[in-house]
Amino acid sequence: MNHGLESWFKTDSDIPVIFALLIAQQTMNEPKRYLITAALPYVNGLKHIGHLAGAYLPADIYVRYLRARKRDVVFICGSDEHGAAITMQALKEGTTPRAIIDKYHAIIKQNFADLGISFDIYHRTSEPIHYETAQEFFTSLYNRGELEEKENEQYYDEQAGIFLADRYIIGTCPVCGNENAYGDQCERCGSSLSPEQLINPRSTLTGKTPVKKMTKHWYLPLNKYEDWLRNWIEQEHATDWKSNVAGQCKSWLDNGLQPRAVTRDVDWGVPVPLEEAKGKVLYVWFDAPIGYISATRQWALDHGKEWEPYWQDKDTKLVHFIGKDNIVFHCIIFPVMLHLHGNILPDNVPANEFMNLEGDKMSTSRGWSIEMEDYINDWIKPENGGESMADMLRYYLTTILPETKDSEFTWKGFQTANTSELVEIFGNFVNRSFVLLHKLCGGKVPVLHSELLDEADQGMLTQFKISADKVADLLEIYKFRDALSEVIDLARKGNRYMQEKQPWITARSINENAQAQKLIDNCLHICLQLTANLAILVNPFLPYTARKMCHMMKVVDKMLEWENAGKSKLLSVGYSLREPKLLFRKIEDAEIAVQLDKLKAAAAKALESKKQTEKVNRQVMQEEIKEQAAQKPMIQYDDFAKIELKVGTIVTAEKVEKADKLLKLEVDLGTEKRTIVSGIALDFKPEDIQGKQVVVVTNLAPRKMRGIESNGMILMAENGDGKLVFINPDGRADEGAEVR
Ligand code: B3M
Ligand code: ZN
Repeated sequence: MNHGLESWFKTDSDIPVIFALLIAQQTMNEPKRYLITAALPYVNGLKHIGHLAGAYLPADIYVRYLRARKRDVVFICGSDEHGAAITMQALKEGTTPRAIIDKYHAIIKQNFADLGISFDIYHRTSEPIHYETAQEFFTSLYNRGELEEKENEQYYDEQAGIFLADRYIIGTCPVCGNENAYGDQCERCGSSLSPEQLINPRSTLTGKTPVKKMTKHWYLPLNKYEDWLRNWIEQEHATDWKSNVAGQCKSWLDNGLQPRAVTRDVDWGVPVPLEEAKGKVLYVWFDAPIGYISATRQWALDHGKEWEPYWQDKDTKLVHFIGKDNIVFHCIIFPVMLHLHGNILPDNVPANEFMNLEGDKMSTSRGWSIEMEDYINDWIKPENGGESMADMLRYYLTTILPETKDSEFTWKGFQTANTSELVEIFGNFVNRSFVLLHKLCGGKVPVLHSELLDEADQGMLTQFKISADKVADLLEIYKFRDALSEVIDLARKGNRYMQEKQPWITARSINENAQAQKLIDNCLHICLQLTANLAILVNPFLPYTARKMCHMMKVVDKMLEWENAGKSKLLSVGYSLREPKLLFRKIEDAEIAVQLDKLKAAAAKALESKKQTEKVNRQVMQEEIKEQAAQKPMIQYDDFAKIELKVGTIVTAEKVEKADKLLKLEVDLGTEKRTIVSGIALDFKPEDIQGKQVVVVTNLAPRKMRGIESNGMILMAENGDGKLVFINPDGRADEGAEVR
């Protein structure tokens, strides 16, 4: 049956129609309250600016806009502290999961604060209130018989003594062939997987091939809710969900849903609240989204509010901001959980695609990323522009948000956005208005002489409202890039207007022209009211800049409320304003070069440390082999004396056909020349070893290799990295000299 699913794939050309409909709907039934969540980051390491652009920055812009509209809004986030991401990191750092979560929770929380992400609460899933909330949720589904109990065989690592799920098991992705796909997801192609689907599965802990072992788990029967999900998404969200989100949901549903285990056999997580499930914990993707609820409860406790309406009242608008890899959890699995538990469902899940960096995927482990922490340390220093540098990053990231497709951060782009938009358009307009106000109007907001208003003035005044409405409409439908570009466009119009009016030229005729001062007054009056409007409109995006502007205008933050947007009488006549301060500083080529060098150095370091790890792994393996070798039995002198060892010189060397590893050598032993076939071709080129001296076992019984008879064996040393080297005698020995 076709449910009109085509309508999910709205093209950009449909937007204006949908847009108009949405706005009409929006004003007709405005929600009573908003609950805005941003994905709870795993606290297994630093988070980079790609994460910031994926979820946190757009969420913050939206929330700041809603607050400016005086809507009832709570902005929820916090640390996701369970799951294999955490335990694996603890193993890597040689510490406990607890130490890992405490360390990274503090850093990440501070990073967000420094970049102006204004959560109402930044909670943790390791808090008791979360355990209680998650366990209650499970129990309630369990008691109502909504969970299926299944016993089956699962992969088990006998050496480590644990069941392997999620990131504990890797193997080849059946979809794209990536050899290091996880048991729950392939990070290369994004496919969601189960351990059984992996080809050549192996344990991430020991590298061993796992065996199968019986275990019991509880499953969420997603398959039963396919129709329900289809109806919900299609009937209620056919037009307002982004096409990348709707598209992923559709493909999930079209492929058919399977029951999904919500428990795990590991010891780090929220214990399953059942007597018979001792030692088992809730699957991290079951407990993490419930983290949004427990955080809301904690926020309510802290503020003397009720949390229930936010999760139960149909008049709440719930919006999840996430990256594209989290879509299935927020649009399929969590909604089913919420539905079964009697909660409201998300109204929208405006997921973003990924942001790349200088032509490659962003990745902390490969050193190809810009960590929030690094940006803050490098740029947000008082002597360096301070908080305005936080806004600088927010600005550039917003202009390249991966809203519909992957986007790319480049340092050059960062510099250009700074210079040609923030400094030259926005900053320049505000600065000129203030400078001219002080120069031509005594620093006080001049009177508006309405009898002298011309078309350009009128046009500018009406533009305030037009722009404000446009920005609001775009923000309501999560089009943050376009909304910000409207704001810059308004500043651009301001510059053009000022350029057309040229009050500094008018000022030259002030003695001859009775109207000159009035014309100057009008222009600057309008420019300053425009500045006040710009502060309001830019506030959700660049909060520090908006506050700096308020300070210059000597107005309180209350002016930034959205009801003031579009008004033309925000600053009162005669009010004296402060001297201007530059809003943004230029970014120099040298600063960009430093960042590019730093990025390359970090990537090189990461590669080196990867090689180092591989080398260590190889050494460990070789030591094992050596240990085994060391266990060779003790021999007597007579045994050793049976071996005849002599010094020889390699006279010629050539490759053996159809044998990659073999070289055919002619070795001069003084009294005779011998043919010896040796397995050293991978390490040496024939032309490089002619003339080299080697120790030869001369009384080894002849052996045929690839049709060539080998008369003896040459001795070499094998290094830790598996490479062969000559054992050079200290000075040349005579051919045929005995080795004893
Ligand atoms: N921690 C995955 C991530 O950090 C996961 C999100 C949880 S949201 C409830 O991308
Ligand atoms: Zn794949």
